[in-house]
Amino acid sequence: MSEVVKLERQDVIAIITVNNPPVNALSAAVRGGILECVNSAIADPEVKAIVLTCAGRTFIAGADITEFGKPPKPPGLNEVLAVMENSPKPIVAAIHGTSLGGGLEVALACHFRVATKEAKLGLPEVKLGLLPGAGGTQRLPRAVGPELAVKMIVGGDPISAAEALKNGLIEEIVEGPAIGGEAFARKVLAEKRPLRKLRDDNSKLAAAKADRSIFTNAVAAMTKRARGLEAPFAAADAVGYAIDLPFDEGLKKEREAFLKLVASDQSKAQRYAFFAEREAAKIAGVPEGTKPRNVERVAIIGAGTMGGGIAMSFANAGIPVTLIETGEEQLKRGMGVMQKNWEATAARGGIPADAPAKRMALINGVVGLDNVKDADLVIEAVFETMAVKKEVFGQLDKFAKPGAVLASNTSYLNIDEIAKETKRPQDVLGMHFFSPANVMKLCEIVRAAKTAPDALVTAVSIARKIAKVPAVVGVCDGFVGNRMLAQRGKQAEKLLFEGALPQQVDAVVTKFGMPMGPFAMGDLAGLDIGWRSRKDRGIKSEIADALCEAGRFGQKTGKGYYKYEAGSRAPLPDPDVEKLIDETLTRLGRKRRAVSDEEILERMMYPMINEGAKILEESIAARPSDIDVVWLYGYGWPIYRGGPMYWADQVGLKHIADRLAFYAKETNDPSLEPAPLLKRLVAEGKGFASLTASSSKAA
Ligand code: 3H9
Repeated sequence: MSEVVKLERQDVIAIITVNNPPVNALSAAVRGGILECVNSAIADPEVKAIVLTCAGRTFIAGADITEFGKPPKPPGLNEVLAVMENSPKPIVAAIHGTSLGGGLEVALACHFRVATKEAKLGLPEVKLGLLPGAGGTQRLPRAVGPELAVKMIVGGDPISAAEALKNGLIEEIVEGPAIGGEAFARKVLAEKRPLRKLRDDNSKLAAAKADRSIFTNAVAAMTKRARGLEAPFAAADAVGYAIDLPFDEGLKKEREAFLKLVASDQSKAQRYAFFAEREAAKIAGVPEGTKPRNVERVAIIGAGTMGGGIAMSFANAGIPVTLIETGEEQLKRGMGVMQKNWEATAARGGIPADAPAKRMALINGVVGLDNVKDADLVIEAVFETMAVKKEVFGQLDKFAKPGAVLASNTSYLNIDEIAKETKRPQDVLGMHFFSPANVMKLCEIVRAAKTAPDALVTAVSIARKIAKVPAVVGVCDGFVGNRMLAQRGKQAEKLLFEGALPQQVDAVVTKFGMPMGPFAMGDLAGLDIGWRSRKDRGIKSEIADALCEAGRFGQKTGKGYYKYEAGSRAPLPDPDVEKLIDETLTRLGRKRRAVSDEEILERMMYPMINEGAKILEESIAARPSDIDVVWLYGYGWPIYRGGPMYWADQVGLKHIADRLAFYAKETNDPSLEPAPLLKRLVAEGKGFASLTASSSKAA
């Protein structure tokens, strides 16, 4: 018998258990094991019903993603599922944990499904640039109707066991998977229930066959945010096949579409991103087996935009927070903003109606830093100047309990310097959240010179607990993300001096797949912030300064690099800005030239990659994939391009180095000279992926 799938018998019930940790992925051995066990249960005259269940923390969580892109190994999943569905003896899938992708497809080929209360069921293939490739697009619409099927398949988010029960995806909610599955199988036998083969059940397709708008409206809603992605559209088409074609034909077309997507550049990039995200949680240079410290109480200092957003993230994950301000007034304002935010989400149906009150109850707003005394983790989110941060950390050293992790949410300041204000630098690190902190998934965990390994592990583990994606970075100005962004900003500004317009630059960047270009982003953040800081440092930026002098601070004044209609955030090109740029250039004795979109793209992206190479050389990031994670989850880098370092490998490092050298000369900018690491990789004919073996996990 197979090592990863075993067959036992409880009198007339055969129990097949998959045991392939950590997530019972459907490797070739699991597929082969299930097939063998199902066949022998069918052949055993004593067996009257079969239960398929899993050991460990979850039911099958999908196909084994590491097998994609490699030569296929028999048996194929569709072959296994056909044998299961055609079994003359009832098969019950007994689900716990996450039944995802190929895992749910296995369950759909069973005649009955039961699940534990906390189980989640879904077809998330689209998030890997794929569609379900083993009948999911054909069987799920038959189980729950095309509308919910589109939501699950094109959106990719799982549903709860309760929703699954309501929509006919499972028959019952059970206490434990194996016991519950067995009891349900006995009920099927006692009641002589007919076998339900989803392939033959078209009843739930009838409504969408009669009124196609049921399907097309669901597709329109789910593909609204799918700009640039291929998989959601292919997945929607495949659900359409279930409505229009006989089962076997639909299955064949689904398979063709799946194979096409597996081989696509987009899916390769998305699979890379999946593993990059998980790799980032493994901290380089920390002794194996380092355990996180126990975190039960969290305190956040500052109830402003960042502090409030961070507090919301903890409360969203059900973790109580002490939110500390310097005065009642500020506290009241901060608490009010959080309440409004949650209420707006509830009004949109994003969270249950009673969630705002429940989440607010988890936040204990107080005045005075001495309130940190019980906290195991303190996150400081006060005003972004060194003097203020130092003052706060000096106080924390007095009030925080021994062993508490002390984190700063600074976006660029030197954590080593901040740590010096305490007598416990081993407990100090950075936790850099991105705005809006309750939405953005990235958290840069900044490791300072003296940060203890277990403090670092604590920060990474708590970040994952509140559904953030952590990436460990070292101390430098702007850490990984903002340091690279600064290079892009510098070039964006130079492009205006050479003849490009804000809307041209932004259009190239958004066409590439970023959510926003640098100038629209500047307008959103407020141009006055940079203006003030330039004035403090005695630096000039002629065009940006001229805009601010004209009172154009960005969205908040209705005018910046763009103009905005009242109440709208949509940037509209403004002839006055073009005039202002022309006047500035004339005053400086410069002439505008035509700048091509190709040049804009190269000058927006390649200097960032060059900076990424420097970041790797300086060990500010341990792996190129960590840099990619920063950009994917902190800046909206399009997932189908994998991240800047991954993308650079696809473009070719030689081309990038050549173009950088060209622009360095052409624009008289030595900062654009290719970084030594980039040059070395080019000379060796290698890519960034060669720096980490794990980057090639998703081949
Ligand atoms: C599919 O099914 C296609 C079919 O339609 C068609 C087939 C013909 N494969 O996330 P974690 C590893 S596509 C291989 O940290 P959690 C993961 O890399 C698939 N490995 O745990 C990590 O390894 P390591 C559709 C996998 O508790 C370890 O398991 N399914 C797979 O936070 C733990 O993972 C999906 O897309 C896999 N499928 O979350 C589900 N899954 O320790 C993908 C995980 O070495 N998986 N690993 O870093 C998930 O969403 C989460 O892993 C899950 C657990 C929610 C299950």
